[in-house]
Amino acid sequence: AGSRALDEVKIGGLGSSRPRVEDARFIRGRGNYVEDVTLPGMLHMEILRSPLAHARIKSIDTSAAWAIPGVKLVLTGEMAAQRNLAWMPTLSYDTQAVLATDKVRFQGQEVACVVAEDPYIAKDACDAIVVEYEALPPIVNPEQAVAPGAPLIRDDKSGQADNIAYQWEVGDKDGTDAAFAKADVVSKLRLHYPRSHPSPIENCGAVADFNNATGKLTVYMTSQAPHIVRAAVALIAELPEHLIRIISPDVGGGFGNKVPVYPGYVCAILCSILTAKPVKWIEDNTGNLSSTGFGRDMYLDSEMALTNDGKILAVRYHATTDQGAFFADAQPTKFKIGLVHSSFACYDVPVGHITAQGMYTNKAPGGVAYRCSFRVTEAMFFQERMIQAAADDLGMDQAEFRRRNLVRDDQFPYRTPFGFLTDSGQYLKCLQIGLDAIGYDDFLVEQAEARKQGRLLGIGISTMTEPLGAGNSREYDILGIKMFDSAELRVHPTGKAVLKIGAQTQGQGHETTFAQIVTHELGIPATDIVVEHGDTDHTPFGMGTYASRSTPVAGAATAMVARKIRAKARKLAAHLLEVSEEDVEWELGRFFVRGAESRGVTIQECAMAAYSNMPDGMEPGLENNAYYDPPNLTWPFACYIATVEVDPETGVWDVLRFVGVDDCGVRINPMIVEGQIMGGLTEAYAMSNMQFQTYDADGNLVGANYMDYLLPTAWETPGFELHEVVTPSPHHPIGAKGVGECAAVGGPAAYVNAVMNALRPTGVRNIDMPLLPDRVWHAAHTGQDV
Ligand code: MCN
Repeated sequence: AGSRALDEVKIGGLGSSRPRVEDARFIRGRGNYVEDVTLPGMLHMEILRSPLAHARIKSIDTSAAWAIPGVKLVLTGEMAAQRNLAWMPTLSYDTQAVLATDKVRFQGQEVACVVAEDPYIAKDACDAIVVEYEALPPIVNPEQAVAPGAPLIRDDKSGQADNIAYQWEVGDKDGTDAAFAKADVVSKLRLHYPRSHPSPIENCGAVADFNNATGKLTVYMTSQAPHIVRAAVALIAELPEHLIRIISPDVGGGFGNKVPVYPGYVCAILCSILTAKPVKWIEDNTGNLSSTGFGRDMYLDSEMALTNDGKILAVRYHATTDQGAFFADAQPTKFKIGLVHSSFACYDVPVGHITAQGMYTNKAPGGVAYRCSFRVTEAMFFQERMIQAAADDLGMDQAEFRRRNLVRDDQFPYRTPFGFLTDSGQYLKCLQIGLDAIGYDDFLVEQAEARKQGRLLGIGISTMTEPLGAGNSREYDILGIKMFDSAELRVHPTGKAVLKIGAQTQGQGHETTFAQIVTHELGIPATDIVVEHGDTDHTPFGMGTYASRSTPVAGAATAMVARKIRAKARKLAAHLLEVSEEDVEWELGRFFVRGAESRGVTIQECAMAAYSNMPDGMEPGLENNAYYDPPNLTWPFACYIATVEVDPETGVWDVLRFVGVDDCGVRINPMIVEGQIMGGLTEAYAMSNMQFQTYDADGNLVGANYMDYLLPTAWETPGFELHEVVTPSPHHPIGAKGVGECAAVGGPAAYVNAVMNALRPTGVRNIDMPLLPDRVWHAAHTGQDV
């Protein structure tokens, strides 16, 4: 390369912490969310939800609702059934009721909806609907689901004979049994990862606009995957796909909650078709918390086979999930529990065996998405709790135990015990940076001193990798569907560019970072590039944003399309410089003649030539698209270390320090990466400390509003000290790996391990999350697990 290349960081390329371009409109109140969409003649929809967890519907009387002035439509499941829409397919090959017809199966289930001139009339009319229920005994946990005589929840066309949604096994059972037979020590642990909810600031909502003159359906909705939704709407509602336009405007957070198509969306679309008017539906907090995709709710019985000198010989576990009433959420995986078998990917574990079962219960359906996880989040939490328990059982220092088992640098690409192939990493280096940063050895001395005074100090470590960037893996069929992504790039005559992507930002800052990838490839300043997304009529097909797949997949497509543009620009440069293409060299922002560095043309000059001075035979214009089908997932690594002090009098615990070392390969925008990590660590803190949804024995949801379901504020959130290691992904065009979920996935175990470490003198081995003060106090005073 020549010496006149532009300074990449200065023009907003890779490594530039340029401020998020999105923020300019957000902080000025100029964001545009679904709630802001107002169309002429628009009507408003409200949903009537079930107050009971399990009940037969004897009758639904809508006459009083119809009689209220301003009511335009009262929709029941019976009416939806006439359009074959009372039930809809889920991505888990199950079906879910759109509006209940036979039974209600969870509290908050959609029973009917009303369309009216304004939302208040619609709400009043919902209250006027009289539903006669015959209560049935509710099932509120997996044990009840399989107890003898348990009522069948899915006595519908699903054909279920019991309450078991799925079961499978993975791994080498015989090899694992043989390894256990040779073990010096077997460490056991039973854990529960409680049900929690992604709780984005903006709830679900849509404005569905069916134009009965043109046959075109436009749906403004808050979705993480508009292109997938368009296909789903076409298939579910049997509407022609080319006449469907999904627009996801600004999205007020998703965290996995906005991947699925929920009944409310189907209702809004159907109501718009039936009334031939635009219909707006904006969900309230209770609706969102009680009926949309939750996260976790998974139990684990684990065993680890160990040698006395601290080598892991094998792992074996049984996982049970509480799926709720429908197996509803997006799980594009061969194994229906998702990617729980990605566990132990960062440890050198020769063999393992997992059995898994999921149960139907009378609770809200979902159970997959919440930063991440397709069950990866649970897998990593369980893994790290097991690692700490194993170290304790061996009487070995937890850092040393990790050192003896983490995959070494020379083992990549590394085949995990359950069949994945990890791409790259420097796990021991990350661990060491974390230990040095927290002052591990000094802390152990301080801890020993404090214990003599009855003070409970603890240190917890979590080291994890996870499969990020859901994509088509040719080598092993983990993902059942192909998960490519795409990008389209147009460079205008003056060298300004428009990048269109099928991914959908919900706060991650794609409009900022995806421009940076183009800058890196073409040398066009990031400020000269706009990134468009979220409108299926105007962006290329994409699989959406979840599983931290945008950078690994859509980011790669962006780099690839920019390279196509550069290849054409090179031809233009040769033409302008009157040399052969082989004599043209590239440096950031400019082509020059080999051996005559001063003779060059900028990318902007090439762009102008593409529209005004192209060589004979060349098609005009400078635009292209690229589809990227990743050869593998990317495997970031993180080491999180927390120190805590537990107050034995109250059970309250405080985080003293929190150190994070993340390796997500090449960082496009270091500031945004740090923001993602801090956000994830905040959610991890919430899960470990305060946040959970539970149901009482009658199936009433506790945690259906933000008085009961707690989100941490800046006041209680600890400060985070962040460090980085960069191990590029060998198969990603710019070496980047995903990062969006790492901290939420790996963080919880660091906090919990720290509290458990503090309580070690009491003999307690486990407290299930969240570590509420009463649980901690009880454990500390009785020495018993909670
Ligand atoms: N990035 C980077 N360098 C890297 C990796 C990522 O600069 N090596 C940048 C990306 O370009 C992007 C951001 O970091 O701007 C996150 O990138 P990535 O890891 O690819 O994840 P996605 O963009 O696919 O986002 C999904 C991920 C998930 S799965 C959830 S859930 C989640 C999360 O991101 N939901 C979020 N972060 C969120 N952040 C906000 N504010 N709101 C949500 O709903």
